[in-house]
Amino acid sequence: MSSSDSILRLAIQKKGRLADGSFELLKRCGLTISHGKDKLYARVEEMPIDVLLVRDDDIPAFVADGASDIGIIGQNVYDEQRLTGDADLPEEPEMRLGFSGCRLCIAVPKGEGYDGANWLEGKRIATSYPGITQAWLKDQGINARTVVMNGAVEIAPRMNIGEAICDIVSTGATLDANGLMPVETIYRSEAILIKSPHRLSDAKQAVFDSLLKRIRGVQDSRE
Ligand code: PRT
Ligand code: ZN
Repeated sequence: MSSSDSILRLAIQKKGRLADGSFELLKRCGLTISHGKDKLYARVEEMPIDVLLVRDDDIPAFVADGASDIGIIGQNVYDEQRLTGDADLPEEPEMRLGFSGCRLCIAVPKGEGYDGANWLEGKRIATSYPGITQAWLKDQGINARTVVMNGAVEIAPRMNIGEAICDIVSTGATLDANGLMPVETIYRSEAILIKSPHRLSDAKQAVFDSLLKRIRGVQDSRE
C-alpha cells in the first residue's frame, strides 16, 4: 500500500476566521502540527494525517474531488457552493463544530421604513451569497434581484448598487459603521467538518474514525 492510501488528508483554512478555531480543535484533540508560515502542507505528529493549508473557498471542491479526504469549512460557504457551484457535495455535513459562528442578515439603510419581508419585493439585494439569499426569498414568496459582490458588500446601498444587502454579521459593528441596520436573520452558520463522497481506503477510514472519536471527546468535555 502506498502512503497516499493510508495518510488522511485534512484541508483547513490557512489564515482567517476559521483558522484559529481549526488549529485550536486539533490541539485540543491532542494533535501537534509542525506548520511553517508559508507552507501548503503540515504533518500531524501523533497520527497519519496531512493538513492542507488553503483558502476556505477552495475546501469544498477539494473535498468533493477527493483531493482532500475531509475539511473544515464555514457552513455558509459550504451551502452556498452546494446551491450555486458545480461540485458534487453531500447535503449533510459530517459534524457541526461549534466555532466561527455567524449569521447571514438582510440589512437596509437606517431610517428606511422597513416593515417586513414584502418591503424587498422588486428590490436589488447586494450579496456574496446569492444561492442562500434566493432560497430564502423563494421561501418567503418574494421576487427580488440579487447583485453579486465578492467583498465590501456594505457599501452597495451608498453606491446605488442595491437597496438592501445580505451579508455575514457577527457583532453588527460593520453594518452600524456603514449606516445600515439588520432587519432579517436568514441563516445561521458555524464551522463544519465535511467528508469526501469518495470511499476512503480502510486505512484512511480507520484514521478518520479515531479522529472523529477525539473530536467527539473534545466536544463532550465542553458541554
Ligand atoms: O482568505 P480566505 O478566503 O481563506 O478567508 P475569507 O476572507 O474568505 O474568510 P474569513 O476568514 O473572513 O471568514 C471565514 C468564515 O468565518 C466565514 O465564511 C464565516 O463562516 C465565518 N465568520 C464568522 C465570519 C465572521 N464571523 C465575520 N464577522 N466571516 C466574515 N465576517 C465578516 C463579515 O463579512 C463582515 O464584513 O466580518 C464583518 C462583520 O463583522 P461584525 O462583527 O462587524 O458584524
Ligand atoms: Zn474565502
